[in-house]
Amino acid sequence: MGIEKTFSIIKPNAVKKGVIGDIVKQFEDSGLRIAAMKLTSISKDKCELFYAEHKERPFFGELVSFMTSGPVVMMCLAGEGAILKNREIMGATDPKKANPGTLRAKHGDSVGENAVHGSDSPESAARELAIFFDKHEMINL
Ligand code: 3AN
Repeated sequence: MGIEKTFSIIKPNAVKKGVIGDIVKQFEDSGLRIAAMKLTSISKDKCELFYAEHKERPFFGELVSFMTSGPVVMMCLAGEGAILKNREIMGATDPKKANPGTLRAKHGDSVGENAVHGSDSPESAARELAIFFDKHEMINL
């Protein structure tokens, strides 16, 4: 698998709850390294671009309005098999179905407000990182 980079967002509900530290600790404890990190808010335009594949879904408006409702933490996570590892640490999309101990089980409130985002493939990771980070902002680990 090799060293990969993946894109992670700590969503507005998790930032509001004050669990940034807990989430980052869980990533670091698993061996993932932080190659870039920023606390910021997402503009509506960038959010619509980011979630373009969901444009036709009934929850698209709700999703964009939630993701732009408050600050988020964006990260580039790096490590051996980082994409899959991040998805395992996050748990299933629906927090009620997520394995105990996963980030979504612990901090998710609903399918929409599920605390964290993580890229689902190498193609998505490259696309998503390019939307939110300049190359020089990501350190090489
Ligand atoms: P994942 O984030 O686990 O890859 P996707 O790609 O199916 O899940 O969905 C992207 C995002 O859209 C989810 N993180 C979630 O916030 C939102 N979402 C997915 N399904 C629903 C739904 N039925 N109702 C509201 N929001 C949803």
